[in-house]
Amino acid sequence: MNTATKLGAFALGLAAVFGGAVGIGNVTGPVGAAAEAGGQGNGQGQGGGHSGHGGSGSGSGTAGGDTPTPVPGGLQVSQDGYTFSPEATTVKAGKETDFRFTIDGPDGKPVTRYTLLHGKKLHLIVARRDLSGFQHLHPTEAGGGVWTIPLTLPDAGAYRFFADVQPEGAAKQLTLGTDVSAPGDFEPVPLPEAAQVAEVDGYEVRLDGTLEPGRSSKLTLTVSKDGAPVTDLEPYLEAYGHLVALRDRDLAYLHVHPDGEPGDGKTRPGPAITFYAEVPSSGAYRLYLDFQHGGKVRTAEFTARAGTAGNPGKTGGTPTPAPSESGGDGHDHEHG
Ligand SMILES: [Cu+2]
Repeated sequence: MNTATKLGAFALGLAAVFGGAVGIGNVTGPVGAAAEAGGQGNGQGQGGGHSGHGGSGSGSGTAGGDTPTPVPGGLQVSQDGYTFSPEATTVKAGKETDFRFTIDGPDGKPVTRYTLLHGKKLHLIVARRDLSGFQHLHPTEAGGGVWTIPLTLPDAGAYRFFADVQPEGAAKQLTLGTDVSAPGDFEPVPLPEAAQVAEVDGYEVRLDGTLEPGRSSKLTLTVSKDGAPVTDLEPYLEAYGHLVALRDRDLAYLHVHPDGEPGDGKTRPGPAITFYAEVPSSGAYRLYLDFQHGGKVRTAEFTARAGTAGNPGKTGGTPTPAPSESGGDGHDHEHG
């Protein structure tokens, strides 16, 4: 499968999940249009498909009046006949565990054939429900549709596990979510204040752009180290960066792809990585940027707020993140 097709498949999932105007690179037209119609099952786009990067908001989930707003990804353990089935939903905190699971298909059997998304059949995202403890993992296949990954949940608490997949035969990419508990006392971590700068492992990442509910929002993340721009980011999963956004409080899931890809002749390996994201509502989101440099993948984390009206966030009404030196508490993680 060529890269464009893979991107297309990914865009398809995004569009289906968030209802449209998520412009991704050059992926527009028939793929995007079909994707937008995925939820309706009529195979054709409504409202003209993707608007590219202009952020015009066309293709929004509310277009057409009686079009139901799509349910964001990650909120369902079972969708379109596919179910995220962990062998155990309890994991001992602080101890490495062999976490095993299947994605069960409409026939009740574990899925064994998948369409690749960014070069992987399955992406496993883990976050504690207070949005701390983010991990992006790539389980391996143990045969018979069983996935396995050595996993450590460092602290007790309630976790959400997301499986990002496109089973072969499924109409679109799915993000299935399941709860997993690590028993014990835990202290909820308050959501850090919105911040434009995050620091991780000696790197500083700056976030520019504003999330606007229901619209394609351009986000630029700029990576520097020791005050100097990083211009030799390394491709990771066919991109210079991967961004996951989780909505505060219900952990609705948005996985966004950057504008452009390594080797396309125009996308530079830093310092800036551009994304287009559409968030489904006002409120607070936690953004997790994975990037690779010096052979190691790191995650920079940000809190960002979308919109103002009805903002459920505790500080409310701050459409533009305020600069802060304290908001970044990114961490390292290993990739399988
Ligand atoms: Cu992944």
